[in-house]
Parts: sequence; structure tokens; C-alpha cells
Amino acid sequence: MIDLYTWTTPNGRKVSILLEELGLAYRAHPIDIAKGEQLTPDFLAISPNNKIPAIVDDETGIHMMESGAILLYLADKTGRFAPTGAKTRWELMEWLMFQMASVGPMLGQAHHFHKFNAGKAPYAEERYLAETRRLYGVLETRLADREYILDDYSIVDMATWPWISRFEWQGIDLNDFPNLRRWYLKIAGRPAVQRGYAVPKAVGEIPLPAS
Ligand SMILES: N[C@@H](CCC(=O)N[C@@H](CS)C(=O)NCC(=O)O)C(=O)O
Repeated sequence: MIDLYTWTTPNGRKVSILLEELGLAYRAHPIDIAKGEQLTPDFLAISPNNKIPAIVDDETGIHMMESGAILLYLADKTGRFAPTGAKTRWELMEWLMFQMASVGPMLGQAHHFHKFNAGKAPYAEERYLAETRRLYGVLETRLADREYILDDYSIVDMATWPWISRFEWQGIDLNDFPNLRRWYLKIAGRPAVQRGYAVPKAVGEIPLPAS
């Protein structure tokens, strides 16, 4: 059994989507970050950086923070959704690191300045909206001649998709990125993604671009 400590955010949903795709038994524990529940000593013992998501695997005794590391751990544990070939393994690392180091942090800044603090810091808003749009362009190019970010559906798609699901918060019209839009809708249609999106609680439908 896996214990998942999570909230209704892109980083949290990455892990619940993978757990649903894998069909692994898990218990979701809501950590309401708006109420500061990530700051309690009990949670700190599992997640030393005070952030969700975190897991405890009672089969191995391993506990982990950092969504990218958790996705790799669960994919390796089950042998699914992560290619292991000499070349494809590094392509996986490349695009997972791109998500963890660029897509997540930069789009997160767009949320902070543009969605939640609009007008307070115009320079920062402009900077992170421009960087967000540039990153959408990188993914658009990557998806021009492929269905998924790697050759097959993988943890890289599961890591990236929840961030793109906040396209409205990021001032993005997905119709401007047709390859990304096609990829986004295909993944949004997966039942496991729909279940994982509603963990630890349902807070509305998956956002869909205007048709
Ligand atoms: N690099 C970390 C980032 C985790 C993260 O930023 N989590 C946010 C929610 S998406 C959080 O727990 N925020 C609470 C806080 O900053 O106090 C990961 O990918 O797991």
C-alpha cells in the first residue's frame, strides 16, 4: 500500500494520475496547503521541504518527496511508463528534467504573479507570461511529429499534462498551439487521468479549450 500526501495542484496530480494508471493500491491524504498543513512536524518527517506531493511505500519502507523522483520510483517499481533502453532512458530524463526545472517552476511563477497577484508586479507578470508562452512553443515543436512527448505515453506526459491543464491561469489559448492541444485532449480523455485529477478531492471538471 502506498500513502500519498497531496493536494489539488499540478504537482500533486502528477502522482495520483500515475497511481491510477498503474492501478496500485493507495490511500490519499489531503494536505491543505492553503491552511498550512504542509508545515506540521508530522508532514516534515515525510517531506523535508514541506511541499506536496510525498509518498510512503509500506512495502519497502521508502518515503519520498519531489514529484519527479516519485514518478521515477513508481515507474521503476512496476516496470511501466518509463522506457529503459540505452537511448530512450536518457530521453526520458531529458524531458522529465525539462518539466521539473522549467515547465513547473516557470508556469508556477505565472500563476503567482498573473493569476493571484495581477497588477502588483507588472515586470514579473510580463516576464513569466512570456517564458510560459515560450515553453508552450517548445512543447508544440516537440509534439509536431509525435503523439506523446516520448515515443509512448509515459511519466513525462503525466508530469507535464497537469501544468498544461492550468492554461487559462497562464493566459494561454490552447488553440494557438494545435499540436499541444491535440496531445492535451488525448490525455484528458484517459479515465485514469480523470480519476487522478479528482484526488484528493474533486474541485471541478478538467478545463477544456474552446472548440
Ligand atoms: N519540486 C517540487 C515542488 C512541489 C511544490 O511546489 N508543491 C507545492 C504545491 S504544487 C506546495 O506544496 N506548496 C506549498 C508551499 O510552498 O508551502 C515537486 O515537484 O514535488
